Amino acid sequence: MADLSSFPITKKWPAKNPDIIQLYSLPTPNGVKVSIALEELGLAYEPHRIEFGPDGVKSPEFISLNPNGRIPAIIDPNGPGGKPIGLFESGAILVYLAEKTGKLIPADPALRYETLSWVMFQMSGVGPMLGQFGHFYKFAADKVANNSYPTERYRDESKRLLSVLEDRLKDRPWIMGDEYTIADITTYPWVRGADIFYGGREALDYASFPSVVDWVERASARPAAQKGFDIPAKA
Ligand SMILES: N[C@@H](CCC(=O)N[C@@H](CS)C(=O)NCC(=O)O)C(=O)O
Repeated sequence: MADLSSFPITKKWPAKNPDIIQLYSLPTPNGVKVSIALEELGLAYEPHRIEFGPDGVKSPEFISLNPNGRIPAIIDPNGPGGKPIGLFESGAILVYLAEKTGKLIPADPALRYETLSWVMFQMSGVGPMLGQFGHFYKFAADKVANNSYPTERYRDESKRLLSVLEDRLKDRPWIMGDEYTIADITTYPWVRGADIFYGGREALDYASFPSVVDWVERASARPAAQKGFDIPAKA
């Protein structure tokens, strides 16, 4: 049995089965990227639900795994060299899982780097911009009632990013063509989330991005997505 005692997070959220991947997450757009990938890959894993706030993501035990205090994070008891490894940042976790299994990323080196470009495009653009849009549009709307600048700035940049995706997807089913990859898995939960969590469908003018909307539907219909969207479930 793997020994995960060097990871303080396992004191607060003990592993029932330390031999399988431990997932520390919540079903948010960043969190579901990892549960969807784990489901797609058919890897065994144990989900732990980590709430926002001082008893969850900001607790010393969680911070010991992710100094940035944000879900998702994982421990793989069978990391490089057969040793346990802890990881945070959804993009890094997806690259790790794809490389560990040789799936969800093209084998061809040039296509692999192209996939990573799109993963970075999401990590630095789509997620942060749609997230800030959602903050001002929904959660802090009262704070910017007299100043539309923040909402408009992030709305317009989000729409610009959606137009980049629309262009990419207008003649291919997935970001990398016929192959469903971590570039899709990292990106579509954010486009879906801006609609279902923020109610931003009209404000972001999804009707202008039909290929993106079709792609989100196609990806969301996959059995792994249907499962991953609700993991970790509420106790
Ligand atoms: N770049 C990070 C972002 C992670 C992130 O923002 N997670 C949010 C949930 S979607 C979180 O844990 N927020 C808790 C907080 O801000 O206190 C990643 O992709 O893993």
